[in-house]
Amino acid sequence: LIIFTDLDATLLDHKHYDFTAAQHALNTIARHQIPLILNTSKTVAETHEIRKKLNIHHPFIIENGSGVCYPAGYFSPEQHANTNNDWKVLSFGLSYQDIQNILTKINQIQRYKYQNFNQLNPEQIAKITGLTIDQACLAKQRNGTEPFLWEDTPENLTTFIQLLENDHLHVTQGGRFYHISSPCDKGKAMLQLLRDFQRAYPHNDWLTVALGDSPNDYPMLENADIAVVIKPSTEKPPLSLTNHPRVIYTTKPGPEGWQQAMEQLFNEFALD
Ligand code: 2M8
Ligand code: MG
Ligand code: MG
Repeated sequence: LIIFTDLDATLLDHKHYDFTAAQHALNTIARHQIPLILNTSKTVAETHEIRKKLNIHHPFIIENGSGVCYPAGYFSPEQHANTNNDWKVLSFGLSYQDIQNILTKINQIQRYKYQNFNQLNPEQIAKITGLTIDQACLAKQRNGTEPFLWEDTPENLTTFIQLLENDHLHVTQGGRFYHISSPCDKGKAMLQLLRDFQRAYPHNDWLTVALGDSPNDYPMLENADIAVVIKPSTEKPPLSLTNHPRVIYTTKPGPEGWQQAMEQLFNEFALD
């Protein structure tokens, strides 16, 4: 078993970013040494802080699949032995600066109304998201995705997305924001990391479980053996995976739903 999980409104609650309701399931996962892979829209800096609180040491996926972070020596002792860092980030696609340059170019042609993270200061981000100012500073340290809030018409959003796609960028939707990136996603990054596990431990049966709540989680859920759709924390309808062989829809949101789905799976796999 290997578990890939979204953070916001999935393992962490939508308002307070708290995971205590899932603590029992987290303990069981740790006891059975099941790799728990965070697969999030958050930055390296943010995810690193959450990882410390969760007390887990596995590789993790950041910014909607635009990067994978490998702790030094995780798959082999000599891995990254030549670096002084505790982990190495493997990035896919364009850099944050490249994305800003494309946005600047589009703005010169047509000025749409939206607010992106680069324009927002930490105080404003904290107000919109409920993060603390310190956490908002970590959220601004971005590698390859730009979140934005759309304040223009739906028609103009379609045109804006088309303009970004003409420049080989891709737009997906998280809990509160749209996210611009290269055509990376949580599913491709999950499969990349899964191959690393299969190569390192070829005799294990790597059945994948993925948990998420928002459209940016679709590629990860679609590519997992077992998909867990967490009930939305807002008025939105739950994600719908019509052609997936195995989906669990939770009836509780956030970490309560996470705990609920895990209890069901622990029973099924006779894990106590
Ligand atoms: C952004 O991501 C969430 C993910 O669902 C969203 O779109 O609402 C990210 O930019 C992340 O860095 C940040 O921590 C989060 C805060 O709510 O928002
Ligand atoms: Mg989420
Ligand atoms: Mg997310």
